[in-house]
Amino acid sequence: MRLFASTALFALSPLPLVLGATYLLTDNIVGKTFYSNFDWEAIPDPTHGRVNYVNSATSSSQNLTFATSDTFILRTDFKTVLDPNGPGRNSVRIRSKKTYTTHVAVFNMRHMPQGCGTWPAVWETDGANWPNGGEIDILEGVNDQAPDLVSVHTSPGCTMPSSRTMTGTPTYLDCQTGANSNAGCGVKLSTTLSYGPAFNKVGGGWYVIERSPTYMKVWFWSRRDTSVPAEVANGGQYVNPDTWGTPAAYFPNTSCDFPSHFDAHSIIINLTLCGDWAGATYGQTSCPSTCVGYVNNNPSAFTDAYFDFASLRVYGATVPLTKRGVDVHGRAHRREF
Ligand SMILES: *[C@@H]1O[C@H](CO)[C@@H](O)[C@H](O)[C@H]1NC(C)=O
Ligand SMILES: *[C@@H]1O[C@H](CO)[C@@H](O)[C@H](O)[C@H]1NC(C)=O
Ligand SMILES: CC(=O)N[C@H]1CO[C@H](CO)[C@@H](O)[C@@H]1O
Repeated sequence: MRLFASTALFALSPLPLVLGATYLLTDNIVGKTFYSNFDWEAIPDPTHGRVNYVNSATSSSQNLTFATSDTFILRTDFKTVLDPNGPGRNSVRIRSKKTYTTHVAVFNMRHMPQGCGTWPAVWETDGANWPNGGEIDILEGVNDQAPDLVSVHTSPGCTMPSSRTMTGTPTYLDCQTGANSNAGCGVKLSTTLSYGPAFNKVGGGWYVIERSPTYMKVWFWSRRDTSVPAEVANGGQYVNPDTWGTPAAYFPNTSCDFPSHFDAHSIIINLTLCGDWAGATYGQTSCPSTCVGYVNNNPSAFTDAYFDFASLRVYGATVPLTKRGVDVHGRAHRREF
């Protein structure tokens, strides 16, 4: 119903004067509408985590996903001691039904999964054409280790400049999955509030991605950051990232042809345990035991391994526009395309 409401509002309201890269709200995903906007993927974890991804019916009945009118929770099981020879801990991976190219997505999160062994991710990809269709990791990390790492992965022939206008710090510059053990061309955010227990302690914050035909940008504002734009904090009908200042991470197309490295992407939210990254680096943390042993034997350690989404708002991509930036109703409202 919310989608119809916003479409009607768009058709009836006088258009504000919006210049620059202004995007229009197309998907207002709040509370229970996560169920109709995402598919549950009960697949084997491609990253070899100690999880068992369950379907929508199971995740609801086991309360691994839970929604009210303004909340969507996604978590791993925190009640079961696992048989070491049996399946992993029940968890959830969801993929948006829609795919997006040029768009802005605003993730308003109150909490992210925390705990030894956790590996949460909010990202975008075309899984069927991986890695050639590209992957953009917006929020990702392991074992409670801040800050967030934003990273881009794709096929060979895509690199990022070392000097860029962003507040984060580049890790690698080559985005191809074949380089640097598939670490991607990453950017570490400048604040530890961007990840794990520190993020959760202040009530989370906002992650935003803008993908345009010529660049990708990610912003992060912590819950108490007074510089968060009102249109981000309040979930406005329009957003104009050009007014938001320097992004946390910036990926320009300077030496990367975007159309041949990035397809239309779904949004994916997943929560795995151990596996290729969290498991491989577990020994370098102060976490107890082995990663898999800890996951098997300590269900209560995963009480806080959950996402709490206040909303996910997607802007722009699916509005039909002509090349002159005029929509189907004849109103000029953005310069993209
Ligand atoms: C399900 O999870 C929600 C959110 O964590 C919680 O408020 C609720 O009490 C849980 N319900 C049951 C039956 O455990
Ligand atoms: C980057 O985008 C611009 C504008 O579309 C285009 O002219 C340029 O060729 C692109 N650069 C690369 C390396 O693809
Ligand atoms: C099982 C699963 O979906 N794992 C994915 C979780 O998210 C990261 C993105 O950062 C992927 O690389 C994993 O494949």
